[in-house]
Amino acid sequence: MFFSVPFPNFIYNRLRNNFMVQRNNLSDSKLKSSPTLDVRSGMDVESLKQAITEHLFFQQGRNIVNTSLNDLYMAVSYTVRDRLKQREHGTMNAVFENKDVRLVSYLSAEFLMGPQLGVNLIALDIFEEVKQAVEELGFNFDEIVVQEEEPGLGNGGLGRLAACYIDSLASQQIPAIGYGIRYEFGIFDQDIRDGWQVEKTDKWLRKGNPWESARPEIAVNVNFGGHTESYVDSNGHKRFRWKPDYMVRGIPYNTPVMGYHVSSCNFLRLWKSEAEESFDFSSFNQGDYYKAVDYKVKSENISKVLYPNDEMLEGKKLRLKQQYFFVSCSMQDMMNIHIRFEGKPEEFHKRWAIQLNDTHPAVSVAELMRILVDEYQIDWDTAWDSTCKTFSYTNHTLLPEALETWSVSLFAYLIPRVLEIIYEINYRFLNEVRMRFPGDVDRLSRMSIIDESGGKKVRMANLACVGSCAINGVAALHTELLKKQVLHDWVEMFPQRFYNVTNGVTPRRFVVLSNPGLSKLITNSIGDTWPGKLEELRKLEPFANDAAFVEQFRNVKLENKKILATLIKERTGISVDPTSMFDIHVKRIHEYKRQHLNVLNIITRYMRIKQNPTLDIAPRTFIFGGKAAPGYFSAKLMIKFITSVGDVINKDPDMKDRLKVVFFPNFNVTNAQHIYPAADLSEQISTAGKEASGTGNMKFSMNGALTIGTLDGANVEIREEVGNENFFLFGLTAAQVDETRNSGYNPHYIYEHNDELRQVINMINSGYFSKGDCELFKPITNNLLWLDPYMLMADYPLYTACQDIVANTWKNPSEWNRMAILNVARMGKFSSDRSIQDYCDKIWNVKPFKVR
Ligand code: NBG
Repeated sequence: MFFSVPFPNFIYNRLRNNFMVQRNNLSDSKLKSSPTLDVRSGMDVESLKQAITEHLFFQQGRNIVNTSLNDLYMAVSYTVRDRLKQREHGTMNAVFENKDVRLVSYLSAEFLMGPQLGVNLIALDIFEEVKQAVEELGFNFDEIVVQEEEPGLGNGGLGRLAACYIDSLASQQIPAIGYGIRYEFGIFDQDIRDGWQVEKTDKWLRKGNPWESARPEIAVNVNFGGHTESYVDSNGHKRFRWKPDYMVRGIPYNTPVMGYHVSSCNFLRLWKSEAEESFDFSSFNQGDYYKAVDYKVKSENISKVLYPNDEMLEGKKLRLKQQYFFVSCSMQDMMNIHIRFEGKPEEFHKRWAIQLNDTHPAVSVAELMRILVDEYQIDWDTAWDSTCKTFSYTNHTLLPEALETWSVSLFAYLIPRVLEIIYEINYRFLNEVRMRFPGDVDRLSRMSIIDESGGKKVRMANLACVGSCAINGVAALHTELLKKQVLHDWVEMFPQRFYNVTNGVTPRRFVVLSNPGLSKLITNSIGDTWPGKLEELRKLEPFANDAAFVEQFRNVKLENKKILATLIKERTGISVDPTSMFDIHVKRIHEYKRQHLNVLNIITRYMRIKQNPTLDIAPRTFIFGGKAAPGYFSAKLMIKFITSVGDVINKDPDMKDRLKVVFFPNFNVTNAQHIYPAADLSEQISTAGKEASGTGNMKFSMNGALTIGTLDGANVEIREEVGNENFFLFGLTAAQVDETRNSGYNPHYIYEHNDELRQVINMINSGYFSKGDCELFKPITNNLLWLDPYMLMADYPLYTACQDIVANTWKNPSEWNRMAILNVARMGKFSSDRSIQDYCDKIWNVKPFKVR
């Protein structure tokens, strides 16, 4: 009877399929699936369909006819998770059979994971099957995929790097656990209102998270506050005991991390804080209900929210609590695992190689000592030996405002026993320094973990350096500068501890998933193994001169640009021409990243057209995106600056659509996946010496954008790989930046002597872009004219000249495309698989563990 009713096609399909599912089920009154179907692990379309339908019913309480898109997304995700779980168990069981295995632990306060469904389908190699299953159930697959709320548990590059690294660890079959915090609210969502950024809380867990599983049975407790006391143990040794004020319970939540086209599946373990009920019985007993509730609220607050600062320390008590909370949970968990392997506590380093993702988890050095010395009664020297062999530390920034320090009084108040241990580590370490460099008092005060100048502070970078066997920067230039500047004393003390590991990104998410058109073209040309062995992209080089390939490459880019143009229209109301050059600058908004230098170039071009309306210039669309830290005034003003300049230019009839300026709101992983594949030009224009590496620069090039950039961070190595002739280089070098500054830099002088620059600044100051308000952007222009800490004025003439070269090159599409294809072909080095291999070989000394 269904079939005679004229339903719209998709409803008809849904009803018919639902009917068939019911009919199948009816044939067995216990709702058992047909024997040919493998509902929990089958990878064929029929099994997947049945699995989705069953999850929909049993997990979500829905059926195909009355389901919402989100319920169906959940059912599809549970279906995929079943398949991941089997592989996760297989991996863990195999690992546990091997008593000598060394595991990697990636400790990071941030994991900017991005949506999970797509990447998991790619890793399991069932993308097409699941798509077909969903479509046969009567739904549009793309509509299901966009239901996912991305876990934005990170700020920017550092958190995204952690996510790329756990993907590569699994893909390289390295047994590993990522440890972090399960923030209830991740990085805020950004709205743009009247050109200004408005922050909204990110309620990513609102509709549930199908990827995680809570493991309350292995929860651990973390001490806070109170005091310490000494006692003598049964062997007559003096020992210490921490009598905390209160305890917080850490509940682990596991998310599977599937390797690409292998059977290994690791997991990410994120900690949620809860009250440790048993601990506050006294308040309950005394009838102090409010105190008990207050304690509960305080405990849960620890994992409530991610601090939204990027490259900026904020010395907040809750932030230190977060750090110690997740570190203590993770260290206890690792020790428990080690003991389950029947390991001896003092051989902890044989089980675990722990990577500190910046200094946020550096307190773990002291926490491991506390566990070994206080809880397992290991003598100090043995414990210290094991600790130093366990940890390695990655530095991610040279910016002084990001180097973490915590007041000693806060430490004493929150984690008194840990502070005592830090003092002991420092005392012994400074004795070593004294022996190595007798009489060098300044060195002692610089290297001390405790900063004694002004209010006493704990220097987290020093703690990380003392307790680590390896220290690395994230790009060749950054490591070199690190060794020369910030960590120079440490190089002299421990030269053998220093390494470089240049960052990388996962091509699975940032090419295969984000750019299916390009991926298909590559696969058709060189086969399908490149996503797991990115050096194979080199085989594309000859295609740069193959007219048919070039044509297809151009078409793929155009299609990607059309998709982005639609999104831009939807999110900003601005119409852009997909055939214009897409010149894109997306990353956190920061003065050192110099989004305002880009704007100065835009205004220059605008002025040139105003002065000569018939100027022959190729149409360009300037696209910006990125979040500003909520308390960072200059960054928020920068957003208003971009949108205001855009408002004027986009409406100016003289432009005849030759220039458009767009601020794409809420730059996150999901949006990034649409943005990188649509870029023609990638803006990587930080002041040389300031960007440690950058990873967006890699994502753009892999997707066939050309870069305009300074010799900063990984740009240096990208240029080396793709060839100088395929990279638009401009600007002062890091050394020149220092020289210029030291020889008395005078930005105002440059303003006075450069006509175009002067006109641009005057135009801004005249209120032209701010509805006559001459004051609005003064904080920006005054800063540039009188201080210019990031040397925009010095680089302005070089940047605009280089942009002229870009414009000329664009006029020759075959040349442009040839260069773009060579960029793709030569990006193999920047797969995070290569970075992980570097860490394995140079730093962790671990080998792949092949799971069948
Ligand atoms: C950032 C750097 C980037 C780098 C990422 C990942 C911090 C502290 N640093 O240049 O600014 O790519 O780390 O290494 O977030």
